[in-house]
Amino acid sequence: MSKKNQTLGEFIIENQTEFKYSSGELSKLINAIRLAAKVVNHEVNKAGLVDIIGAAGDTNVQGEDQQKLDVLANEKFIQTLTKREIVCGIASEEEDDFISINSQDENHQNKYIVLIDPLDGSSNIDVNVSVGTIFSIYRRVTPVGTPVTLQDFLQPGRNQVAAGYVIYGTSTMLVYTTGHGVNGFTLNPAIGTFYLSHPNMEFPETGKIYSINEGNYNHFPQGVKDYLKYCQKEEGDRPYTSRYIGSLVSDFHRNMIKGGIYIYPKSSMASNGKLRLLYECNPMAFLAEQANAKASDGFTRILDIEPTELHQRVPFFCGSRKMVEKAEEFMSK
Ligand code: P6P
Repeated sequence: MSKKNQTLGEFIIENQTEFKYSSGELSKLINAIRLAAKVVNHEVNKAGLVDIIGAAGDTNVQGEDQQKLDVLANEKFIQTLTKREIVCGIASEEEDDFISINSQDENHQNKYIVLIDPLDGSSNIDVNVSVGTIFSIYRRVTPVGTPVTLQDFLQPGRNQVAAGYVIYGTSTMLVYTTGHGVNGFTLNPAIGTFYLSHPNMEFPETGKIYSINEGNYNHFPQGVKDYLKYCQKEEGDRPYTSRYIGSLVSDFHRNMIKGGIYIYPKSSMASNGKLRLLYECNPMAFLAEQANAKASDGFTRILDIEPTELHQRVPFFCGSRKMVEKAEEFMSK
């Protein structure tokens, strides 16, 4: 049973028996994420003060300008996870291919792989809008002690053993699940400790907020256009409110607390939408389902999609159960 104001460390120890694998391994995994989150938080919070803003001059595999903080966050999470004798492979939005860890040490027994979006929404950094880190954790499926393969990373989202995000907002929070509900921890920056501030987080079953980039309206599938008109119609508890931050973690977090739906659909400009299945949609879908909510591509449960590529994109409908079901109704017509 979670007690408010427990520290993250106390919470992990008290709940590690719930982790269906070795308790020590979960602690090491979450502690690595916790440390990296504190380091990135420090950099994000001072971004405006030092010359770390602005594109690093490079572009990532997505062809997006890499902000220097993207590069730094990516390095910090990879460094921290690599130092723990627990992870055998990492995939990141910022890395073209997956990284095999300790592959030269045939004695290593590392069983976990981590997929991360080290700094999602990074285009918001220059305008001081909240950004986030998203992580997804699996057990490897290839034999322990051998180098990881692509097969270890292309597992369906239902195989995740843990997932979560860090939101660098008005306060910094770590929100994660190991399959036993969702818990939110707020960082006290003065002492560098995360405290359990939001135990057992759940989406309201319905809501009045929809999050989508309506600038692309003309390019949306007809079902999305019809759903948006439904949201805007004066009828019953509608019209709903449109809230779109341009940062998935922030929109998701607000919708989980207040109720709402986030949609990034396919369009005539992006045949599979923009969000990446492995390190954005799957972890957020695992959190959503653990928080009494739903996530699909408009038709199929996100967690049941069989991945084919490391950086593949899928359309994403995620949030309060009844809102996602209504949107799916319009998509099916
Ligand atoms: P657009 C950020 O790049 C991101 O991946 C999500 O965090 C965000 O919701 C979305 O893309 C914003 O994309 O095309 O609306 O600017």
